[in-house]
Amino acid sequence: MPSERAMKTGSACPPPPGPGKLRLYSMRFCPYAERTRLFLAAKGIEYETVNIHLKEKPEWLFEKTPIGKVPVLEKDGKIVYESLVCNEYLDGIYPDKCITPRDPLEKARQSMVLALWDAKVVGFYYKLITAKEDERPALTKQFVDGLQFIEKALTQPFFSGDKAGALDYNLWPWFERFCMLKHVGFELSVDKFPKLTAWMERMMQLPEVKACYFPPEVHGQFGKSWMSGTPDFDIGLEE
Ligand SMILES: N[C@@H](CCC(=O)N[C@@H](CS)C(=O)NCC(=O)O)C(=O)O
Repeated sequence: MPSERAMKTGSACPPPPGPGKLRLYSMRFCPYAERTRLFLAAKGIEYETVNIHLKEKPEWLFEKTPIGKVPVLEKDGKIVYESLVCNEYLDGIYPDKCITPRDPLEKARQSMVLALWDAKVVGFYYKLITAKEDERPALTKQFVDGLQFIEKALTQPFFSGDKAGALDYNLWPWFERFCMLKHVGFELSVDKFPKLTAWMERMMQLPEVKACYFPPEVHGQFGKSWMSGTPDFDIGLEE
């Protein structure tokens, strides 16, 4: 079992996974990689993880992906990167417990909600984390307005229907991290977001979510280390 500690510049890439074995290149606190970890956990797929130090990337990362970002999947010499692409690929190569909607209209609906998420929410989330005090009110308004689109899109117990599905897993990682916005005065309130807060409670009960989850203290610790310019990718791991 390879170490979970993040691999840095100058390190040697672990030998390729054996035939039929799956490897995920990841970073423990990356929300995009968590999308893929959630899919893997929900489908019950065995895999190994190679974590990457994203401030001192190993040279070989760029042989896997010219973009140099995680998540990346590797299996039988084939490489796939980009979280949403990775997740659909997983459903393609492990068709049991298919999570991606088969119905074209439902698939389009889920992709449109993700497009709204990208256009109206996620950018403001990252801006808010580092916003100066005088920038916070305007950014918070834009962020809350964007989140109202997502609240409206939740018309069922889960975004994907009666059970959690692709859209739930692809959105969840940021909701897990909303605790990082407490210092700017944002909390997802039941008054403003009754459906999203109830959905969060339902999500927190799922074994796949529990398996991928880090508590607010750990996200906070990672966030602090990230802001200081020397992120600690190995919080809680043994030397
Ligand atoms: N669009 C990509 C985004 C992935 C991404 O931004 N990953 C971050 C970590 S959370 C990363 O690898 N950053 C390294 C960098 O920007 O150099 C996806 O969906 O997989």
